[in-house]
Amino acid sequence: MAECHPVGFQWVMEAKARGAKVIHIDPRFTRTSALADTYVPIRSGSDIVLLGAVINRVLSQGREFAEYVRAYTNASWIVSEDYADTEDLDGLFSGFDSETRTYDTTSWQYEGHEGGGDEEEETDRTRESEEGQQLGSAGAALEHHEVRRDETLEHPRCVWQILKRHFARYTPEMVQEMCGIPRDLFEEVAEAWISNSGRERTTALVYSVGWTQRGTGVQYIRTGAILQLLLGNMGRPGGGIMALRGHASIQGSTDIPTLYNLLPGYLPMPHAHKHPDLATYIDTIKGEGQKGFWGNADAYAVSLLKAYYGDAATAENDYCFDHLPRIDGDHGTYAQVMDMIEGGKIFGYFLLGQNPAVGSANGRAQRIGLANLDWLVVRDLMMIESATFWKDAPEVETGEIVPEECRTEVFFLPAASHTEKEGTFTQTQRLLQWREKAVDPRDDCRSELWFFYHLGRRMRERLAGSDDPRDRALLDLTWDYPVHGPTQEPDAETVLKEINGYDLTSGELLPGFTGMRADGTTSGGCWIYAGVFADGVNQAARRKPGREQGLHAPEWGWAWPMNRRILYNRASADPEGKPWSERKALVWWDEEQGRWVGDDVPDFQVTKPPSYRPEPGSSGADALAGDDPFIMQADGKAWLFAPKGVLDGPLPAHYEPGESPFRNSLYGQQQNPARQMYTHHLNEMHPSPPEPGSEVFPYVWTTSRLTEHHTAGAMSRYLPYLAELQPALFMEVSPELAAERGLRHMEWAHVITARAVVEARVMVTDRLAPLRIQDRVVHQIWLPFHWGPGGLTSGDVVNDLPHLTLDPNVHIQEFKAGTCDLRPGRRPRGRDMLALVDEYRRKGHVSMATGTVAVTDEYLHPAGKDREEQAQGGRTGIGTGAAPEDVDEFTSVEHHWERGTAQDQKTPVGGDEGER
Ligand SMILES: Nc1nc2c(c(=O)[nH]1)N[C@H]1C(S)=C(S)[C@@H](COP(=O)(O)OP(=O)(O)OC[C@H]3O[C@@H](n4cnc5c(=O)[nH]c(N)nc54)[C@H](O)[C@@H]3O)O[C@H]1N2
Ligand SMILES: Nc1nc2c(c(=O)[nH]1)N[C@H]1C(S)=C(S)[C@@H](COP(=O)(O)OP(=O)(O)OC[C@H]3O[C@@H](n4cnc5c(=O)[nH]c(N)nc54)[C@H](O)[C@@H]3O)O[C@H]1N2
Ligand SMILES: [Mo]
Repeated sequence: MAECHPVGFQWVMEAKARGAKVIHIDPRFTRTSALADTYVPIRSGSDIVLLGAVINRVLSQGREFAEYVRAYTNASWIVSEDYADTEDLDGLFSGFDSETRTYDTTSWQYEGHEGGGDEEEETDRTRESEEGQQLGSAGAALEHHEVRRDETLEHPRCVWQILKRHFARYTPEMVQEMCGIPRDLFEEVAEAWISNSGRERTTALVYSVGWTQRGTGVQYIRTGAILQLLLGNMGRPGGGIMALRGHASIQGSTDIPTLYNLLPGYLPMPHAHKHPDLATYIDTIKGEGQKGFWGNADAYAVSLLKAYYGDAATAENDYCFDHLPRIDGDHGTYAQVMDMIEGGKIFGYFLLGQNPAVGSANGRAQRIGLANLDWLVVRDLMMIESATFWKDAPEVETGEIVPEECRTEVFFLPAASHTEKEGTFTQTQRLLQWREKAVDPRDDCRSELWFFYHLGRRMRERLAGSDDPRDRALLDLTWDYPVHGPTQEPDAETVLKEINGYDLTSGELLPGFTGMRADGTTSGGCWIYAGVFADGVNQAARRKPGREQGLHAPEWGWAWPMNRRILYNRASADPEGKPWSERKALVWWDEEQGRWVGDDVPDFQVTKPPSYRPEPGSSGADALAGDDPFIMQADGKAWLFAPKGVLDGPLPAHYEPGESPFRNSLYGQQQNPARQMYTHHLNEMHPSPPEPGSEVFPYVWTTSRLTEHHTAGAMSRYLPYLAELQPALFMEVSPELAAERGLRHMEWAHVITARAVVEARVMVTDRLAPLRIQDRVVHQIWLPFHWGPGGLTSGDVVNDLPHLTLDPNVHIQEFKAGTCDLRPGRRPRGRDMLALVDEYRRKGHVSMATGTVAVTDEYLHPAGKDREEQAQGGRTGIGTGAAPEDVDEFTSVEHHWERGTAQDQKTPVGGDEGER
């Protein structure tokens, strides 16, 4: 946090000065560790074991915040008798199908709800539900909210008992064995966390991409959420889970998403086959008979359509629902890259504010994908590697991309930076802050708003008068923003007002989302942002200093929804509506006034008393009882056990990363069976035990950031000050590893994977301590990923090392742990580099099937499926073009050396399987 979120870290330091204890858990000793009370080194990729052991301690010692857990979580709910846990199935949950590599979630449902599971036979490629990202701020839909419960928590199939059994094997001994954390350090962490929670105290959990960027990332956060719920740390001041975000306004870009499967406000993107019309679409979100504020999804969706299509959207035409794009599977960024490599699907591409040639996993696949396009539009502050790959990519040196022949036509458009345009940033805590333009953009630099407005305007002008029905989607758009100045910049506040939404009968701005209607009389571009322009005031632009207002500074900026600073804050009071403690009071029920009052905007229907019980048969917000604080959940409760919404298990389980030198000690199952993979010769993976050959890649690599550089580097490598502060790509290794491999401080070494070789200067440091795992020492190698060919300081692209193995819920890549070998000296270049990669592939018996085993048991069983058969299961097939019989061939890729192949449009670069 000190390195990547230094501005926020000042508050941690303030808390520390007032007596708070700061614990930093990280494989590498950083500036955060230096300022923490306790530093806990951990093997990258093992946090679920650590957290699981803290959970086990809470459960087995009865240390939970019992009243909170009973009242506000699903602890007492009874799960289907068809459910089988990882305890019963050696690391799998019931319902796994190794043909499709997916779970049928029927058996995870509550008793009596079995029909609500997702039985569809979907592969990880065709997966249609995308539940993981939909309803992002909430739970997935349930069939109905009447569930059998056992208030005594003794029923063997109640969530509480399942939880106890599930976590019983997560012990301090296991933490020592798998995380490399000694027992006394574990005790210290667990005790600090548990004893600082309860009625009088709360603990905050802060995580960032050290947790998320892996094939089981969502389950890491689930584990943290379970612990925070058991300890009563949600919806209360000083508690919560803080996801430290990345780019400025990355929160904003999920709220008003740049993600393919979401519409604004976490409404799902309609599906081509499942959502033939608006009514069906809304029904799948609302779920008949379920509780909570998704019950008003029709108002949110219709208001969005009214904001998009204005007068053209009418009840008769389903409010132009058919104009919206549809999805029919995984169209995530990595799927797209594989499609580009394969050719024939994606011909043109817009790249705005992203540098995948450096920043995305498997850099070689990224660049070869870009080199297969017909055209590419890049809008950026700098001439980034994703625009110059055709002349300076490492593949030029290897002959895989030939500049004279690369077919991609690149259009580079200079972008205005954040200081050169106005608008809002939304940060981690959902706070929108308006910023003014400081200077005009220079020359041809333009804002995104300018670009899209004028692009849309010109396209609409071209299409004007068209009677082709497919053009209606463009022609029906509301596209009438006032522009100003010599460059005709659209007015950003007008856009914010459109997002806020209007009462279309009066023309007034909406005061909040509860004002939205499903009958076409209101509009609003993002329901959770409704109220940001309440009373005609740009609420996000408020800047009343904190010292002039209360603790939560409600008049600084504006937080969604409704300026609430703490979500689910009804949980800060007990079931009767009284604060759990005076010290931790936030909102409470005022009997005299007949309303919820306090220091924050209540996240609850303000006049609904704690004693309220819904009429039988009610649904939506009306069905919420007075003690249902989790108002976006389909049952009003927080989910310790998640019957829906998570694709790889209702509870978290530890699996080894896609590549690991270790066998999973927790279960027979080695890896997340539902992890998403792309089988392609550019994306071959290393063997992990029990597959043979892992000793060829004995070390663990991990990547992260430097304070002095920013992400893919365009914003820092070109700045003389920052380039001077961190002048070269380097790798950190321990003195022990340096001795083992003959490396010298400040000299060169290179890291080798089955994908690529990357060289860097060596930094020998104690910050990366060797850890004892399963009674042997593991060395971790740390690299920052900020370098590429361009800039004042240039270096190899570290992201050429990672493979594409993704979390099935959110399609995020494994950046934080993989295996490798390490050699002293500079790397070979050009063709010799590829020869070295091939040599390692042969030594490690790497084929396209390696590392793709779904069910370890089936692989180990003499009569079970072998690796190649398993590799076929749910195979993405993307980009392989390979017949199944090719898959078991050990791979020594015949790369293209001859000029001339690259420009042959039928033979995409790097995709010529016929030669293999
Ligand atoms: N100066 C600067 N600031 C930035 C950025 C930048 O590039 N430069 N990038 C921004 C962006 S886009 C983002 S997303 C954020 C990211 O913010 P952070 O997540 O803080 O960034 P990282 O440095 O990638 O990773 C954080 C830490 O996770 C540790 N880690 C790796 N594996 C594990 C593990 O298995 N368990 C645990 N407990 N820790 C592990 C790493 O050693 C590292 O110290 O930072 C933002 N802020
Ligand atoms: N190995 C490894 N790889 C990682 C990570 C890791 O931890 N390890 N972290 C990952 C994470 S969390 C992230 S977020 C990604 C980031 O990866 P990218 O998003 O690909 O990298 P950036 O360099 O942040 O790219 C942002 C670009 O936007 C440009 N830009 C800035 N402002 C504007 C603007 O207003 N308009 C336009 N059009 N352009 C603008 C910048 O110049 C920059 O080139 O990297 C990921 N890659
Ligand atoms: Mo990020």
